[in-house]
Amino acid sequence: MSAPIRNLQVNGARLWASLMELAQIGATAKGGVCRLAASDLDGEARRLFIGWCEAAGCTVRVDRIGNIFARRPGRDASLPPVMTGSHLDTQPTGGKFDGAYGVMAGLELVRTLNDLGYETEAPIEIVAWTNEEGSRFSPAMVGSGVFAGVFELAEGLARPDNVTGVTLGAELARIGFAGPEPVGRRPVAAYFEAHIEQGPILEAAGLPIGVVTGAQGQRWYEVTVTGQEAHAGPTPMPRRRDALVGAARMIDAVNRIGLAHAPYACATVGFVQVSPNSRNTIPGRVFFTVDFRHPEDAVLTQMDRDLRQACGEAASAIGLEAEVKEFWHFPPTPFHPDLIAAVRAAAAAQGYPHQDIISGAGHDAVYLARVAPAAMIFVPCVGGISHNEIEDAKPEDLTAGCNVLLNAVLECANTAS
Ligand code: HGY
Ligand code: MN
Ligand code: MN
Repeated sequence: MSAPIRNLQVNGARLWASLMELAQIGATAKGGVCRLAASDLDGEARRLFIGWCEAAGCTVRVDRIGNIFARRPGRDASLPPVMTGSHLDTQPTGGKFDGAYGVMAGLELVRTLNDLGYETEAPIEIVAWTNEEGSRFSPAMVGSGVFAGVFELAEGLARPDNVTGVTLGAELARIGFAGPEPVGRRPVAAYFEAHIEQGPILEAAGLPIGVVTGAQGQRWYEVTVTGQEAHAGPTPMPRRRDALVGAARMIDAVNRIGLAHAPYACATVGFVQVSPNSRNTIPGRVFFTVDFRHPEDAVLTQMDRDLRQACGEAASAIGLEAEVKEFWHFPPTPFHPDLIAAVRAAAAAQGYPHQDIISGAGHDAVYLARVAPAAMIFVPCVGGISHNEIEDAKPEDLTAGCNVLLNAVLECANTAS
């Protein structure tokens, strides 16, 4: 990849304006965004994005899992595209930038090339992946996972809403995004994703750019604790098989397992269902999720052992059953050295201070890395807070990240082979 960096600059004000307009779709009272995957609001955001892409001269295709590809032609249509994008779906109490920034940065990149009348050798595709968050439909990164062959299409479409049970496929059809195109299995020259860091490292270091070298591994579990429902009044304490007491001890153990593998381990219980959830009935059943993360797979394996032992001990202590089911696992994922170098060179050429960083969050780039060279560009977010309605980022950092994205993409789009 010898082509010189061109130091082209995007229109930061236009990028910010697009982000703020998009953030109106699903806007919450606290300044965040709730735009769950395959909801009506997701559909509205998708249509806004498609309209903008078509106005920028792109041809838009939607595949059978709802992934959106907006293609800007290059001189040589036979070359595989250089892709850049992220996701439009959010957490229930999400922010304006998680996912949206990467999709809008891709759009701004195309708008800037149009302003300059700049023609690349290879085509460029802006991508909005379906259901990256994995909040409404688990697991996460389903659209990019099907594209990369990690999940079968039927498996992805069958994912149930975690409350109503309606499937992702039915909801995509309902909002008009069960597309005609086959999913994946086509060549991709390179994939870049711009994203807020969602953690405190870049802000604490005072750096506008993170050169993401890879993402840590994840293991997700579903734990079902079964005891016995009984009356909260006449049932003596020693005779109880209280599933919620058992689950509470297991949840505390999850936190202790994360702390025991400091400084890099992360351990979270984010979803709990208690049955029958009645204040004067002893809970007979508790379902909860576990999210483990670590940069080393061997440590994730040890955390798995720790979890199973802790749940077994907590259950047997009060006569409960505990089922610990691993729901999802992806190993630590390194990004492509050539693309990492392109990101680093673009940041350096534009005079942006930067550092290498490993992603604590999962991203669609993790699955794209299985089928194409992939890399990411991080920018700081205020206070390192994300998956929270107060999520915020500075316009100048978002612009810097988009400038680096533009020049890294050009590095590949003009030397794609
Ligand atoms: O869970 C994650 O890391 C991402 O936000 N889906
Ligand atoms: Mn994201
Ligand atoms: Mn997210």
